[in-house]
Amino acid sequence: MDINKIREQFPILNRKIKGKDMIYLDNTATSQTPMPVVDAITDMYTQTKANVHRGVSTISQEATDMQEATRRRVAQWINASSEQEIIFTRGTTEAINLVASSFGNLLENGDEIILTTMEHHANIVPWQLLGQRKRIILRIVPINEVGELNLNAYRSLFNERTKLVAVCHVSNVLGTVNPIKDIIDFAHSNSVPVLVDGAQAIPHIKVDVRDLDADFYAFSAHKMYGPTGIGILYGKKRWLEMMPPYQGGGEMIANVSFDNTTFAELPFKFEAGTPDFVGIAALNKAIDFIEEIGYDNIAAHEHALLTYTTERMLKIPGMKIFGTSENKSAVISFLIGNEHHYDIGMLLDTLGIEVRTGHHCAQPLMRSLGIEGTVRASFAVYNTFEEADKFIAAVERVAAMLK
Ligand code: 7TS
Repeated sequence: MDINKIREQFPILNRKIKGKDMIYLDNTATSQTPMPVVDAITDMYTQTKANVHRGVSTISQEATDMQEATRRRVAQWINASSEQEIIFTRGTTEAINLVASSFGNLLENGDEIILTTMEHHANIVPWQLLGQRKRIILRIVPINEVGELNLNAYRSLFNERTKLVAVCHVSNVLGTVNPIKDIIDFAHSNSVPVLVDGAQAIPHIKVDVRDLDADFYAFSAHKMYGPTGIGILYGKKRWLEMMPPYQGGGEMIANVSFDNTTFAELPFKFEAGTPDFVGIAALNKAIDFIEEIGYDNIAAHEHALLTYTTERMLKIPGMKIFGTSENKSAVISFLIGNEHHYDIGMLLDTLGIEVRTGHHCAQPLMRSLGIEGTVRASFAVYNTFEEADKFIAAVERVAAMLK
């Protein structure tokens, strides 16, 4: 794997922050976008912009073909049984809201949903909103001291009212890679379906939805080198067919009259209005980017960066890293002594290091850790050991400054 060749595809990596070389370590929030994806967006805006699924014009048919080529590609890539199981949304957040709203319609007062302590707000609040419409009880799986789910507790939460498990594949704060297949197997042995929030898994781990036997799998394009504003909801056809539409409008209907409206076939039943067809077309190039490098190479490189950086950081006095599971993706959440995460992040920024600080949209997790926030550095395939060295030196400097 030639990192320099990879980096050449990302002009943004050459920019400066406050006069210093930028070191971008906020890949968990969003990854950067390689030129083939940017070029695909420009090409479509300059050559093929026409609304999709709108009749016989050549340009509309071309645009439609480009959008639908990505749908087929995604289906193949995650090994869905059919492209009808791939729904385009605005992001992971909208994908989960879709399930909460639509699958939620099938639930009854008193039904229970199992979540975990390490969920992003995107996989908490939609279920709470559903709980305002119906009396839904949320059961929460706790974590242990290294930031892994307590699977005994998980198994003990099931009862005859359990109707869904909604769990992240990888934690955006702790980096923990959850044993998602075991989690799904156990839920299925209780006839309970599982929604997997795959936002932090898909950039790093090969996902095979049929091997996992996930009922729903949600992710965002912008975290996997793709464009912003696009998410994917994979859903098993048998659930999607049972579920009512999420939003109403154009494209999702078969026939409309003021007396009676019938709905389109899957996946269009869940895609009201004009989608971001430009971004969807360009998403194909992000999958090319990942496949050309290969998940094995991505994972090996990121894991080496994680191990290298973690070992050195732990030598810094007062360093505390949150999330130390053996099976961990390249996310390092940390604090130094009693310093505020915000101060550490501000000082790192003056050195060109772009990290995220705060609660990372996981306030219940922060509460369980007894903290308000962390500083979080997260790696992507284009990050280098030289950048890791500069980051570590910067953290050492900031630690010394704050002493
Ligand atoms: N689920 C997880 C596990 C996430 O990490 C995120 C975003 C989302 C859902 C929501 O994704 P969206 O694309 O719909 O916004 N996580 C982060 C983060 O860690 N920092 O900024 C966004």
